[in-house]
Amino acid sequence: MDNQMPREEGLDHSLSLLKEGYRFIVNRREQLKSDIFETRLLGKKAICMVGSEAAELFYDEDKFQRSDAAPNRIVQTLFGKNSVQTLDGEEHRTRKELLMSVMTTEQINKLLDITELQWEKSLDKWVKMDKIELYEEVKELLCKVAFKWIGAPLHEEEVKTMTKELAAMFESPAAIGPAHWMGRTLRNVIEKTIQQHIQDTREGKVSFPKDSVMHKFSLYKDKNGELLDVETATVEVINMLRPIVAISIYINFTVLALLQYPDQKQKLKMYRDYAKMFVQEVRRFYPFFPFVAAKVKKDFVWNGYHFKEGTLTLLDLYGTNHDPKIWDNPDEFNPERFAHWEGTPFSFIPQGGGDYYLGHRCAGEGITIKLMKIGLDYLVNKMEYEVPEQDLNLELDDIPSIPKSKIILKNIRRVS
Ligand code: HEM
Ligand code: MYR
Repeated sequence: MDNQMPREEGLDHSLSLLKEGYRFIVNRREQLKSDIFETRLLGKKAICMVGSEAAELFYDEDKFQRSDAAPNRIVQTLFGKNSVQTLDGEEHRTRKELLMSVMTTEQINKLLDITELQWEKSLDKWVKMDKIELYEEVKELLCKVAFKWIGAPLHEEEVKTMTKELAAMFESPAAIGPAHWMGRTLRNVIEKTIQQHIQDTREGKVSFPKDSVMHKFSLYKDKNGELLDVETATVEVINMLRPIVAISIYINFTVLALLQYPDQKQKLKMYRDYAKMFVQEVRRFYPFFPFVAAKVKKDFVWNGYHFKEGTLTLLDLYGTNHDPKIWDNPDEFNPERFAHWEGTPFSFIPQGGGDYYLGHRCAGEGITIKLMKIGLDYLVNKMEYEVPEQDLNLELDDIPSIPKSKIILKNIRRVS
């Protein structure tokens, strides 16, 4: 016989989700004393789950589907229509193959060179400035990196606008009111720009390097010899641009960790392997991508609980990265926990779980780690700075969460 899943009473909790942010699932997990519970979202029954067992279930493609799952506000801002995030089965696999085809050693090395060069250029600029707002500066830095890497042109006078358009897509999905609507509008604007580049490539008016994202995505043909429709190709090009800019949030957390845990700097300077562990701990500890969404594909029973076809299901990424069943003292910042870490693809999931090629796990997890390491190296070894009095508070109810002051640094100097 089926058991009744622990349940939150009430008509609808969508607004509470937007208001409680990263704590929405954790709060109810504590109240209901269960890693899985039922609530109501978007006017319907929904399931929330947390932990590595739940993650393994969530990534079982026979049980969950992505099509028709993501709330419209996420599709209109973060994902884009018909994006890889919303596909299943064969269609997902072929699209993902295209996206992963640019993650070659050669292309990744190109990205790392571009990133180093851009940090150098930005640092040259920062040493001449009184103070900087790090979040804004790093978004621009990474926007230049992203365009250079995909091969598309970006003139100096376009940098600010383009940064704003790309950042709006990850800053606005959970915003309420005008900030959210601005995100939707700015997605439409940048889609027009990228569409034009793709059309120009197809008509032979411009050409991009053969292995670049722009060239590959513009001219990719499926097994029937058909080009992707231009809107879809655009959405996937943006799927490479936007998240590179989003790494700025992790760079902000990197500085925050260096400030909140001052003993870390010495360890980073002393041990070569410490940087990798530090970056992993930043990705585990701080809140970024809150949860992923899917729909129950067909009725099934798991641990005595009935999952009904079509039910929206959220997997809590932040909660899983803080699950006391997986992590000792989860609320302690301790990179050394990764020294002998033997996790599974479902226990450490800041960028999703499962498999990169077969499943929906983040296509850019490898490059995120590498770009964070470059940023960390600059912040620890290649520059010095002062940190004026400011409000570094991080609110768990804001998605995404950015330190209040956006991190102001003063009197930046180069370490030679
Ligand atoms: C998917 C997080 C950076 C490209 C995802 C998912 C998460 C995530 C949680 C969804 C996993 C799922 O649906 O199960 C992040 C975070 C990043 C980041 C926190 C830090 C900035 C990147 C980068 C790229 C990228 C740098 C590429 C340049 C993608 C793509 C998908 C994805 C294409 C869709 C994969 C699929 O549906 O098969 N990411 N990501 N991400 N990410 Fe990232
Ligand atoms: C990316 O740009 O793909 C990487 C980082 C995005 C972080 C976005 C944070 C807000 C997402 C709300 C997610 C709800 C998912 C159903």
